[in-house]
Amino acid sequence: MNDRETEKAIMQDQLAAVSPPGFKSGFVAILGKPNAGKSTLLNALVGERLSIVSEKPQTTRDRIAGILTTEQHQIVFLDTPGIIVPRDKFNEALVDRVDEAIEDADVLYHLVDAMDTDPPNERLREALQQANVRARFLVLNKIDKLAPKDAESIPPGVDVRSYDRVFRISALLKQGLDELLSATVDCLSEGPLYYDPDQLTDRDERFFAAEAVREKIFLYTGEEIPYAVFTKVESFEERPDKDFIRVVIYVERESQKPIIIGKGGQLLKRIGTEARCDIEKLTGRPTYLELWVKVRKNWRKNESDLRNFGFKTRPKKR
Ligand SMILES: Nc1nc2c(ncn2[C@@H]2O[C@H](COP(=O)(O)OP(=O)(O)OP(=O)(O)O)[C@@H](O)[C@H]2O)c(=O)[nH]1
Ligand SMILES: [Mg+2]
Repeated sequence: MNDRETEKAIMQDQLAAVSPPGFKSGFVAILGKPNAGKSTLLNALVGERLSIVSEKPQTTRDRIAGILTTEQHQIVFLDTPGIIVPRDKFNEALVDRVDEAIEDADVLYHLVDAMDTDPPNERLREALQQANVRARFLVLNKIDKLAPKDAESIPPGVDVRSYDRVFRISALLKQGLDELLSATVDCLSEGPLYYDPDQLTDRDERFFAAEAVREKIFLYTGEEIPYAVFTKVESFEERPDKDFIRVVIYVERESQKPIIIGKGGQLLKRIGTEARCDIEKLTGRPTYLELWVKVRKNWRKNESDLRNFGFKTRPKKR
């Protein structure tokens, strides 16, 4: 058993006692190309803004669980980074996170933008085929954008025979989700509560604080900046009057620093104010948020930086 399996087994033992007979549970991994709407779907299914959404591809970098618990079942949805062909160590680490989610999953959703005219990449096709799961669903998203004549169309290169079911949804408008959910529950077997019924995610406040800052950077900067940024919580202290949180924004090059800071510090101030509001909403406590911008040269290419930032890197090929 690896660490994650052991952790899962311990949790199951503790929570099995409280789940009623006939209770169903399981894991659903949401896979797809960048920008397909995976994080929007996770948030819609759980009813909370857990995972950052942006119009830019490659927004999600982590495997984030959103937990939906009712009297009859608990479904743990796993949002994943969009699958692309990994060209560097950073992208390899992202793809590894997708592989981990697939390993845990009972059901896979392959989310495809219904307007996408490029076929799914080979890496994604392989991952879907090789997965050892109970069901694979093709979930065509963004149907709100389709012309009525295309309502029944299948995007090019997508073979419906590879899937157990096909669904058409709009994650943004929350259309078609009930049918998707009920089909998912049908595929689950009896199982324990994996998480406390009140818990909505597996991530802690530190994670969401770092993500709140990263989200604002995705919103207010362009070109390579959002991708060159890593946000790290260096200090998180719950104090009686106000929480104190220090987040460091790492960039890859000296020239990127002034872009994040903005003229007279304006942009950094805006990022800080908006992120603080989001953090306060989440924690329900007044917060002082301090931001620092530092350079960590080419961190996405550097194995030890990636490890330090929590990205597992694969062993080097011999
Ligand atoms: N019109 C429409 N837009 C959607 C829908 N679902 C998601 N979007 C938009 O698509 C964009 C990408 O959404 P995300 O949820 O960030 O996509 P993702 O698959 O998580 O992307 P990565 O994390 O980059 O892999 C955002 O601008 C969303 O608002 C939908 O059903 N309809
Ligand atoms: Mg995402």
